[in-house]
Amino acid sequence: MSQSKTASTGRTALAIGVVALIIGASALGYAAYLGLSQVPSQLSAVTANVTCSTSQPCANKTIRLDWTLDDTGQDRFNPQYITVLQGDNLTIMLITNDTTDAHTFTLGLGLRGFSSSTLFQLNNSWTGLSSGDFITPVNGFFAGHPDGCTDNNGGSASCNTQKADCVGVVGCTGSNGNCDNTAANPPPCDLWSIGYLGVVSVPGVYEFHCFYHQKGGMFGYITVLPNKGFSA
Ligand SMILES: [Cu+2]
Repeated sequence: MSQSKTASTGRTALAIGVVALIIGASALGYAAYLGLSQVPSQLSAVTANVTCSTSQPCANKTIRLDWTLDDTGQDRFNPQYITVLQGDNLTIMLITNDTTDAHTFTLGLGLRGFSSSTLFQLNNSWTGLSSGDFITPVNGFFAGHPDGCTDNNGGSASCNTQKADCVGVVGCTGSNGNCDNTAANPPPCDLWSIGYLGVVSVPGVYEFHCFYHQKGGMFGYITVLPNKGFSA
């Protein structure tokens, strides 16, 4: 018990360090940080030491990302910043209850040792939602269920997006019905999808974004902390 508590305290200290680094990077210029693919040297010097491997991961963690709006009404992920440990085994859950726009969770798989152009993607789109205005051409009313999802190796995967029921709400179309962003009062369109990301093996800071709203600022970062106890 004492050993795991020590590790936990160490991780908390590391997380605080990461926040400080992010704040520092913001001060230096955000653009410089966007291209960062390796952990800063200051962070590498405070490596965690938790024994685990790809076949015996440090921990199983489900990361839940909600769609939300910021104070100015822009689309955002909540949370935007995520910290995990090299050797953690991750599952991603994307929950979006936007009545008008589709959203994705799109992440380069460099954190699993693939090329950063190899993508993991969940897609919470649905009939009757819009792409929003940040991509061209704008799709104001999607037809059909989502596609374009990819798995934790970057391979094509069927999207498992589901729609919650909305019993008793005016305009509700149920769990199998369409969304309708053209309705005078668009009914709830609560969507969720889930994908297994697997063991993150390469420490670093990795951007994730929404395909439709990346240009509007709907992106965030996963920091994989270095763990010298991890073996592939
Ligand atoms: Cu989006």
